[in-house]
Formats: sequence, structure tokens, C-alpha cells
Amino acid sequence: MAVSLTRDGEIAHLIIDNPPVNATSHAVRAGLMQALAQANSDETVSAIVLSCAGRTFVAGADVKEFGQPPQQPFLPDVVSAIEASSKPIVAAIHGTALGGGLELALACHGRVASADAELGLPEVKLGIVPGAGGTQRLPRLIGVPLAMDLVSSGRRMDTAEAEACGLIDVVAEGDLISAAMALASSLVGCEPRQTSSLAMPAFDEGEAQKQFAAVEKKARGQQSPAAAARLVLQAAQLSFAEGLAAERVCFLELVQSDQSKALRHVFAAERVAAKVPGLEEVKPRAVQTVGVVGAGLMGAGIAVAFLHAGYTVRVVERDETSMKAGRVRIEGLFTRLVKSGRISEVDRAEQLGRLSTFADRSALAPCDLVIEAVFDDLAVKTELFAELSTIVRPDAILATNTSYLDPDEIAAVVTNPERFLGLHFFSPANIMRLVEVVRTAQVAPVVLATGLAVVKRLGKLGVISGVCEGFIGNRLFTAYRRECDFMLEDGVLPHEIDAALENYGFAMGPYAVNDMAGLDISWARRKRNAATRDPSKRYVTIADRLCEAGRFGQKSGKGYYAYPDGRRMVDPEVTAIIEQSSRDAGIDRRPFEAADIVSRVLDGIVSEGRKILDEGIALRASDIDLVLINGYGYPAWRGGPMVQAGIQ
Ligand code: 3H9
Repeated sequence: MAVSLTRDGEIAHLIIDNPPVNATSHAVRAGLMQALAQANSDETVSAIVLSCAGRTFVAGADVKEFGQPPQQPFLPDVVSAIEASSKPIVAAIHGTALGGGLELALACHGRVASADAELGLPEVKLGIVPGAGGTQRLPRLIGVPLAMDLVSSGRRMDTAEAEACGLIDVVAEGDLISAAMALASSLVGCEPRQTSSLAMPAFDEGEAQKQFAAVEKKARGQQSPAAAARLVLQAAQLSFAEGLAAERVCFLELVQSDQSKALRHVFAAERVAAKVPGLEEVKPRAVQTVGVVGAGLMGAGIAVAFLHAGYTVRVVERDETSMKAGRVRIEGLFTRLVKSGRISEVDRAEQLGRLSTFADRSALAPCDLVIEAVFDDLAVKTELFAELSTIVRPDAILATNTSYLDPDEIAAVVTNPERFLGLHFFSPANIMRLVEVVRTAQVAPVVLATGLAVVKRLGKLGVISGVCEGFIGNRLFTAYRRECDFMLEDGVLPHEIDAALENYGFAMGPYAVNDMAGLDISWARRKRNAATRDPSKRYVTIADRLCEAGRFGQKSGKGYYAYPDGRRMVDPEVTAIIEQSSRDAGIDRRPFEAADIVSRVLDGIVSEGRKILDEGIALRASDIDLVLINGYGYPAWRGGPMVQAGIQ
């Protein structure tokens, strides 16, 4: 039974039980309608509590039903029936109340949540808008500005914020159901308070329009955030019934859109990425104490990511001076997070309380997992791992964060190499969601499973990669950059390539990214590899020439662009260097249309993606899409280059 009805005295208790996440599938909707009718027609029932079995409250509409013929009763009808109930209904929320789940709760006459619950309307992440009254009821309850923020970002709110803004009435201190029963009892005899009838809280129209414009700008081509924000604005202008009708039209249109199909592909791809053949029955090991070797930009970011996720972190640097500098760097990252409002002062103090820093590798002895983030040089890494093998427990997991070295060569110096794998973070590691979990030749299934579980606990997305130069991401990026560099030499300029790709939806064009990351590291690598370069392959010298001219990117004030007052500007000196390179290569420069630029880049990526699949480096095409989206700013609402090319 997807919905059951039990009794506690005069209170009827409706329980939704639809694992894994209590989505409002057809059986739930039908079951709710029936149980509601039963409770409302029973004279001995005076109030109703709505809760869920299992790990969470309703996490939304059933995404598996999207794209199938709709079956009555529809969710908006169920939600309306709840709100119209003659007896007060209280939602008892645990886990996550998301999308249609929060919409059910919004229609209830009271809301109680357990302290660790989270609430949100994440529909925009699926390319749609809330379709069961969320955009109309939420602003009436919490005001237009906050409602617009929630529906357009899809972010989740914790119970402290939800209680403060009035989204929930009570945070349950003890048993959730008892607290919900108590609230329901207190409402008996009162006219049920309907959220749809609440007066819209006053707000500043001008500020709301500015907020809307900012949403539209940030969405970079994705339709749903602005559509959701617009519906919230309309809630203040239209009657509830008119607003609801507008929401329904918008929902039904967007659910059919290519953007929603693409984002649903991404949603499914993320769930599939966690399923690795051979690991289905493997239970990950417990990890609590994590060592990080190296507290440069990458190491500091990794340490912060682990601290956020509740781990105890021991960071080791090579000497006292570097150790102190590393601690300052980590504390600086926390300061920025507090300033931007991402974490509170209290959380900062608690998280930094789990950090210890050392200038002696032996301090890593108690660690369950050690990750290195030292200079990307084979001799440096092998020396480190040979010593680490003698310091940590024989079963402690050792991980390299190398970007380009062969982890199997490093594994050769590790005692018990089955405990060694790659965990390749992207910079800034405390922000970027992607981690490539690199399957070394001898890695034990339990170690790989633990790597994936740790990445999930970090709140990041783990994608399995086999061993090859650059793994999945940097190998694709090399192909992507190669096409761009060829076009640069053939006739376009950096700003034209960046503009074409940014208009397509990439977060940033490749040359703007390169200027931000710095040109010097890849220049050093090219110089190291110069002797082994294949002379028969086309080699573009523009990046080398820029470095020779002292243009290392933003850190030197100039790179592919000039940065007067910090603004990115086309620089005639760069244009001259590029045109000279074309002349030296005997190329007659020709113009490119933006569409040609984009298709050449995507063709290059897809062709490399096919090779990566054929070689078994990626488990599936959708993993490649995820890497591009989460590591390189490919627009999620386009689904990914592989799915766009029809490769699934
Ligand atoms: C909506 O509500 C529209 C309405 O406004 C209007 C309608 C008219 N449906 O992520 P996990 C499955 S749109 C069906 O690994 P976690 C998932 O596929 C919806 N299935 O767990 C996986 O299955 P499997 C708005 C769903 O603990 C399993 O549950 N809601 C749905 O890391 C476990 O998932 C959302 O967008 C679903 N809605 O995270 C919420 N959700 O084991 C989307 C999950 O076979 N969901 N499954 O691979 C989430 O954000 C996370 O799944 C959640 C749990 C936080 C709930």
C-alpha cells in the first residue's frame, strides 16, 4: 500500500510508503485522495497528520513518470484536496521535502520538521518549474524575494532557515510524529489556515525586478530559472487561481522541452555513475581521519572539503614555514566562505577544530585515508608514497591527486598496492563538484568502493576513470583546447572563441579559463615533453609565444587578454602574436562563424570521447557528459556533448 491510514485517538495518520524516496507516483496520488476522503468523512476524526515511512518525506514528483501519458489524479488536484480539507492537516517532515513533496506540505495547515530535515523546490534543476502550486503558495508564506531565490536556484533550506522565515511552524525536538500530533490537536476546532488565502507579504517591486534580471542573467540560456521566478512575481499580480493556471501551463510546456529532457538525462546519469559493475555488493570501509599532504591551493581546498563533510583532517607540509602558510591558506578559505554567507562563524570554528597541521609526515600514522596534493612530478610522488607506506597502517587507503602522471607507476612503490587509487579533484577543490576516482591496475574493489563513498560524503560527484594520460577530463579538455588552438592559428581570435562558447552556455571560454588558471604550468609541461613530441603532428606555438612574452594570465596582469582595472580586454599585442604565428605556419587566416566554432569544438570532444569509451577508460557515455558538465563548465541544460551527438 503506497498510502495507509492509521488512528491515534481523534487524529488520523496518513503514511506514504513509496521507496526509495516516496515520490508522488500514481499509486501515491490515488492513495492520498482515497485516504483523505476517508479521514474527512469519518466523524470521529478531528485532525490529520501526513508523514512518510522510510528515509525521507516526499522528495518530489516521480521523474520516471515524466514523458509518459499523465494519469489522474494529478498532483495539483491532490494538493488542492489537502488544502480544502475541512479538518486541519499537519505535515510531519523528515529527510527532504522537495518539489511536489514540499508542495504537498505547503498545502497542509501546519508543518513540523525534524531538526535535520531540508526543504526546497529543485524543479529548475530538472528544467521545469514547480507544477503543483509551489510558485503561488510559497511567496504567500515566505514573501516574494525569498520565494524567488528558492524556486530559481533550486537550493535546499535547512530547518533553522525554514523556521525563521515561516516555512515551517515547529522544529521537533524529540519524536517528529508526536510533535506533529500535538500541533494537529492544537488546531482542532480552528478554521484550517489555507496558504493560498494568505495575503501576499509586502515587498519592494523595484528590487524584485532587479532580482529577476539577475536570475535571468545567471541562467545563461537555461529557461526554467527565469520562468520560475516570473511565476513568483505573477503570484503578486494575479489571483491565486490565475497564478495556478499560469504555473500549470508553464510546467506542461517545460516538461516537454529539450532542456528538461537534457537535465533529466543528467539526473539519471548522476545516479548511474555511482553504480559500478563489480561493486554492487561491496561495502565501503569506514573512513574518519583523513590526511592531506601538501597545503598549496589544491591541498588546502581538499582539506576544506573534508572538514565541511565532518572528517578529522591532518594536513602535512614539508617544513614549519610551509605548514604555517598552509594553515593560513586554509583559514583564508574559511574566512571567504563566512564572508559570502556560505557557512556560519559557529560552523567555521567547529570545522577548524577538526583540523591539525604538521611539518612531519609521521603525524599521518592514525589516518584511514591519505591524499597527496604535492607537485605533479613522478620523483616527488614516488618518494612520498614509498615513505607513506611505512608510516600508515597497512590497510590505510592511499590516494594520489595527480592530473597527468601514471598512477600505476606511483603504485609500484606502495606496499599493498591494492589500497592505492587516484582521487583527482578539480580546483578550487572545496567548490568544484567533480572528482575522478581513478581505477589503478591493482586497486581492490573495497578501496574503489570506499573512494566513491568518501566522494559522495563530500557532497561531490565521483566518476570512475581508467588510467590514461589526463584521465577522462583532462584528456577531453586537451582535445577541446587543441581544436581551439587550431582555430586560433587558422583565423579567429581568443575573444571570438570564448564568446561563441559562452553563448553556447559554457561557464567560461577556454582562454578566459586559461588566463585565470595561469599559462605557466602547462608551458613547463610542454617544455618537459618537447623532446618526445611527435614532429608529424600539428603544433600551435601561440601559447608558448605568449609565455615567452611574459604573459602568464591574470597573475601577471596579462595573458590571452589584457586586464586594465581587472576587466578582460582584447589586447592588440596578442592579436599580433597570433597573426605572426599563422604567417610562420604558412596559414592564410580566414573568419569562422560562431556556430562553426562551437561545432568544431564539440566534434573534437565527441571524437575523443568515443576513443575514451572504446578504450574502456570511461564506463559509459553519460559519465563523459558528467565530467564535462561538472569539471569544465559545459551547460548542464544541454545534457552533454555525448548525448547531443546521440551517443548514450
Ligand atoms: C517535481 O516534484 C515536480 C512537481 O513540482 C510538479 C509535478 C506536477 N522520482 O539521489 P539518490 C530515486 S519534480 C523518482 O541516489 P540520495 C533515484 O533515481 C521532482 N525517483 O539518493 C535513486 O534510484 P535508484 C523534484 C527518484 O539519498 C533513488 O531514488 N524533486 C526521485 O543521494 C535514490 O536517489 C527532485 O528533483 C524522484 N523524484 O538523495 C528531487 N528522486 O536507486 C530529486 C530520487 O534506482 N532527488 N529518486 O538509482 C534528489 O535530489 C535526491 O534523490 C534525494 C536523495 C535528495 C531525494
